[in-house]
Amino acid sequence: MPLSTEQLLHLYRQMVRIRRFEEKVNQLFLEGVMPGTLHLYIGQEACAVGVCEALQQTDWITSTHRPHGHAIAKGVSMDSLMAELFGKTTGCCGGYGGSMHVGDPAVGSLTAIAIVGGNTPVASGMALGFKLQKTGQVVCCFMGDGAVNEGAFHEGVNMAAIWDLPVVFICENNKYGASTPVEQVVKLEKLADRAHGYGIPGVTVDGMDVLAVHEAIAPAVERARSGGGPTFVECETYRFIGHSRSDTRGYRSREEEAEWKARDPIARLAAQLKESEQATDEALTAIAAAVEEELEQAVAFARESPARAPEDCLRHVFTEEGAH
Ligand SMILES: Cc1ncc(C[n+]2csc(CCOP(=O)(O)OP(=O)(O)O)c2C)c(N)n1
Ligand SMILES: [Mg+2]
Repeated sequence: MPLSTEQLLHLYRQMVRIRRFEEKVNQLFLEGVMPGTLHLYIGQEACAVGVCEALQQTDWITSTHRPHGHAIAKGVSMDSLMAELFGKTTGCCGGYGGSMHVGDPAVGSLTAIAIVGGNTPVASGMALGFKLQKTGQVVCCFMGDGAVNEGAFHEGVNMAAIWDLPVVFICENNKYGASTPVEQVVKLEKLADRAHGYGIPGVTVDGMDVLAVHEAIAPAVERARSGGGPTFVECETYRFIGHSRSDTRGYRSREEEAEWKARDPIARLAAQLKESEQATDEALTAIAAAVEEELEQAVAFARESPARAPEDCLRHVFTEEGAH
């Protein structure tokens, strides 16, 4: 069924929220205001939003070292996310996690796992729990192209396949695992072909088109929910900026970057909305303005929140003396 205007505007708003969050965070980081390190999601917004819009609040996602977009799309509040990046007590992990471990169980966003491929068996384990308890919940497991060569990926996907677990594997193929081009480490043209080795369906979609992502994920989620087992969905996408802060992008050309930037998922949906007369420029500007307000509020909230005290550092940590 085609999405309503209201749903399309929601997809647009969600992508703008992620984009602006990331741009703001990058700025704060470069100003030296924000501690830690960052892997930004700019360019890949259609993947997180297209996937999470096909999920219910009670469904779950697992995420990676590039998790902000996934968390926002699943419903983690910008306030708690921003506070987490500032290491504040009001952060979604109480300031203990930082950028690479964000999440909030209250909205079905498992604390992100930064070990490449590490979330695949965890997602399958969660899906096994849901199946045994007959809860009807589904897990969507986000991963990068780098994950498909990890042993954990093999074990996690295979287990989900043989037991028909309610999980959808979403591989965001952004063409590089840090500086390594995917074609140097995978012989297949489509990563989705890996799925055949596990006896599950594999599909490749345009990850720069939020509607295409949503269209591919929705049936995969319903298939998983109704006991049909897992699907592997490859989203072809691109991160517009470096892998992390220190990346000077010497492994790819500016021309290649420009080609992908011309496929910006936000500009694309904006153009579609205007062409179909479902939104005016003014309406889209109003969405952007509301997002700006939310963002400013999140930064103020994070800045004003109390910092994690040094004496709390060992809390939740197991040492020789036991749990703290
Ligand atoms: C098991 C493991 N090996 C190495 C790393 C270091 N590392 C962090 S991100 C990354 C690249 C991951 O590439 P990909 O899965 O394609 O995700 P992307 O960064 O492109 O989103 C690597 C090698 C890690 N976190 N975990
Ligand atoms: Mg990658």
